[in-house]
Amino acid sequence: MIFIKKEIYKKIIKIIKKYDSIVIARHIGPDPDAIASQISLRDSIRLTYPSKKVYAIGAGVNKFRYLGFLDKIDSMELNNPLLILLDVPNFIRVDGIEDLNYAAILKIDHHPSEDIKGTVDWTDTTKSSTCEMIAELILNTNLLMDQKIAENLYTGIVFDSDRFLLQNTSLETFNIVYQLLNVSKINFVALYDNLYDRSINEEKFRAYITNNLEISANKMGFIYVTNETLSKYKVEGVAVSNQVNNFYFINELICWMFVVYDEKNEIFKVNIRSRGPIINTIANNYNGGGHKYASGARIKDFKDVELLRKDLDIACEEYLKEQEN
Ligand SMILES: [Mn+2]
Repeated sequence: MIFIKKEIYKKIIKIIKKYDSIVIARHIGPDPDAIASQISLRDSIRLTYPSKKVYAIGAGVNKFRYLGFLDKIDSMELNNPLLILLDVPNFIRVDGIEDLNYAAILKIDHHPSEDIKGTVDWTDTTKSSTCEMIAELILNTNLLMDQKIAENLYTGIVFDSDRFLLQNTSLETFNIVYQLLNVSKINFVALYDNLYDRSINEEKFRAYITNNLEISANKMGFIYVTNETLSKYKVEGVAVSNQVNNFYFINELICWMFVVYDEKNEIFKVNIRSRGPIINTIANNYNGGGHKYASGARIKDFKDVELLRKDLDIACEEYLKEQEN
């Protein structure tokens, strides 16, 4: 096991060394794990190999500016760079590589594998986060780390594991976090200000969801938040997905689905969480995917939103029956 891991570190370093220009991308609608993993890997490669041109691309998110800045690239000017894809298993969800001609792909991800196959590929669904994998890589290779890189990696791990609450938090996660904190000596408690800072409007909005969530007999929760409601609470669409992790450990819920309409892209954005049935295989049928117990979908027609809701409810019913037996 340890031997296999060393092989993958070697392969990763070898392919990074081979290319003078490197573009690092991740999924659309990024979260702190996606952005922190690409910025920390970019900064580590820059620190270790100052002559390389390394870019972290994709649309920025105001809220996550504290992680650092992303780069704009001129795809035409880059000469067949190495493309590093982080925290994303499928091409359709990669942000910003439309016009890019790349020579090879290095993929590092903790989602179940889909259509992206890396020339060098490190996919491990047992990891809490992509940041845990980047931290492991840096700690075990010649890649360098500074305070900011360590802070970003810690932030990504804490976010994706939801403060070490979620299923994929492992002994290995704590081991990596211990090493990361031990070598960097960062003030990790101070980082929670960035991660958990929020407005009272968002808290009021959370109360709205709690009060208006429809819960079925099969412990399946559903809410469709209209744009009128968003304006009433003075929050943006992303506030809906920001809330979805706050509904774990509620007796009456084993699966919950939050829906909001994205007017700009004319699409219903669906976020699903479960601590019962496996949900990504169901979301796959509705232009969605993700992890076993944390998935999402982008749906054109509200009828399909209702069908997905029904499928999840049936999965909950079956899950509860199995639990009884
Ligand atoms: Mn992630």
